[in-house]
Amino acid sequence: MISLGPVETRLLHETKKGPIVAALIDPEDFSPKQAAETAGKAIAAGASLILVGGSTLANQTRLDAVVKAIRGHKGSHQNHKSQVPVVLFPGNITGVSRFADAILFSSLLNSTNTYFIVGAQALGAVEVQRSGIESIPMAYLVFGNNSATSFIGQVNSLPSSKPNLAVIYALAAKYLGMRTLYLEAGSGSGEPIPRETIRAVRKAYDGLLIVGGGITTAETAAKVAKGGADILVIGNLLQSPKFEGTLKQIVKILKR
Ligand code: 1GP
Repeated sequence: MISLGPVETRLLHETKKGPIVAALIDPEDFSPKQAAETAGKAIAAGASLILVGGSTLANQTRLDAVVKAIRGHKGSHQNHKSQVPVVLFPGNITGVSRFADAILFSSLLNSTNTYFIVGAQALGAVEVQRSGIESIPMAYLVFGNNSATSFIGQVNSLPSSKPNLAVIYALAAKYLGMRTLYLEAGSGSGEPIPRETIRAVRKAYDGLLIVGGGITTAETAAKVAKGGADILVIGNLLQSPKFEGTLKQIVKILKR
């Protein structure tokens, strides 16, 4: 029998009430100190989850330092049930840290390279087991071909204007037993995943639906939420000075 871990249980519980915001920290873009401060501000603005990872992360020591700094920061402390979980969003085998609460154990289903579908997962699995952290199985689907993740992941990119193609992958994820699905437009994308595509996927897939890439305003967030996303990932915005105001607006619009 499958028993869900505390982070996944918490996310399912929270998203039942409505969509939530995940703040994504790429250790390539933030020092541990900056990461901790930024995560603290994001949590204060209403983020329900901190994701840590990136497609070009090569230094696991840096990842450990960033995760530890975030966890040590006020607002996201270990062993406190009410605190915001810190979850790994790995792009490769370097994305595992024993200091995190959980890992999105992902398969990039529309990669052309089996390394990103199952090879890196096999190589990283022992480290996940050793770390003892909770593993949340996730299908990762990348749209468009203008992002670091599509380039590094050698993706056969999904056209965002063809919802039926996203749907067949979503169904494959469902029948493979992946309890979480992430629709990725690419960090900094000028074209977030369209509402119609999210809606079509939502109809076919009843697991936790994560959507990210190019969400920088409350208006965009509202469209993504209307499509049926459970978790909206906000990355790039966190690098703007005074991002908290916009993040608060995003959180507010999702609560309506
Ligand atoms: C990237 O989907 C995430 O993996 C977040 O995208 O950086 O554009 O917010 P942004």
